[in-house]
Amino acid sequence: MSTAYTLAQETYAGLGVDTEAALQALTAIPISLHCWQGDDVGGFEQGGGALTGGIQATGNYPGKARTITELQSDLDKALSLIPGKHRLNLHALYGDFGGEKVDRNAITPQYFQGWISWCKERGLGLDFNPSYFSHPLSADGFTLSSPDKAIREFWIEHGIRCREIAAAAGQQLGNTVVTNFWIPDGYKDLPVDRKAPRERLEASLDALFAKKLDPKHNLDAVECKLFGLGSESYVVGSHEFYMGYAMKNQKLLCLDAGHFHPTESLADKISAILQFVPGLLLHVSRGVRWDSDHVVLLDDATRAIMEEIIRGDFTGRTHIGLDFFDASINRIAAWVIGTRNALKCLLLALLEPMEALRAAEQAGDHTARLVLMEESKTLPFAAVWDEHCRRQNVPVGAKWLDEVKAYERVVLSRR
Ligand code: RNT
Ligand code: ZN
Repeated sequence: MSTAYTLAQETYAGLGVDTEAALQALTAIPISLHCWQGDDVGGFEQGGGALTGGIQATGNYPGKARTITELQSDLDKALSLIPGKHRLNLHALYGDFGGEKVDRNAITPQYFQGWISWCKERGLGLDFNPSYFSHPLSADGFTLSSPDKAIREFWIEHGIRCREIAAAAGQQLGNTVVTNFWIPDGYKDLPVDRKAPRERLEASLDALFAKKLDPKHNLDAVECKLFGLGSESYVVGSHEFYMGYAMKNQKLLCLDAGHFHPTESLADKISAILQFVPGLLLHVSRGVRWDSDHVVLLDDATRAIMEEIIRGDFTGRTHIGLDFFDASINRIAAWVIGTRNALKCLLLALLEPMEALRAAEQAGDHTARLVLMEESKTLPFAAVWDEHCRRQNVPVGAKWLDEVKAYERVVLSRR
């Protein structure tokens, strides 16, 4: 144990905070790493086209993963620099199709067996996402809410198959998979009819969720959005739509930090929504001026989210995933920065002097509450985080960058 840690431990203990308990709690919280940061949401479909659906990875940093083997090797590198045991969040277009053209309505667990085994070997959990974009049948901007019945049926079948793949993975891994449904459906300009697409979306969701799956293997989540590129005026799957749907059908609601008005606090929604839905999936992200999916920082917004999860004792019902795709910097570094920051925010929340804060609030002493909150910001957090990294055998401080640079020289630069 470092002297810095021992001193920090004493300082925190003086405020009634047990740093050992905080580290133990942190170790038990997995973060789901999104595969799509590794290749700019490209995927491995035969003849896969450009990224569509109003999402965009800007930049062209060299060395992006072009094959499953490359992506797995990059993920292994990233995971080796992040303390703790985590999860992989996989999109359906990342299947192992072996050069075959397998359309989205024809995917089966066999195409994902390689990924499932990869997770199993590493003791990682898996999460899954149907892919409702970058496809000819999403080209007119509508999928599950399309006015065209054939298009809706195609996408319903995709959803059904994704849930089956997820359930198979959950069973094999002995670890529940969260399957998240996000669709890009919406209009660039003002619609006349806001109602019919939402009615069709509800019917499509009901059809694809009709089969009951064992919740030990699979949990479904639905992800809302305020607007996208090309769907500025109307998004079918808005916040109100999916909040209503999740409550009515007891699904998980997915809240993405980039999917609300920039001044809205995602953190404040957590305790309200969890009163009425069984669980939440978070897409921890950072929007800059728009839903730009910048790399997650140790910033106030992310801290507030993690504080809510810890303060509300919601870790059992909140699944934490990341959702950003930055192609302007080293992609592995992007994973490591974002995941380490999400974990740092969690640890900061676990190190709050909760008892003293609650006591002050209950006594109506709002002065003491504010003083404590502000003074805790400068407690010796870094020493506790460094100790965590040391114990988990990952580099302390910015040293991990040396490993990413070495990997860039030896592996990425040769791609
Ligand atoms: C899009 C949603 C969605 C995607 C991924 C790739 O706005 O945030 O979660 O980013 O499914
Ligand atoms: Zn998202």
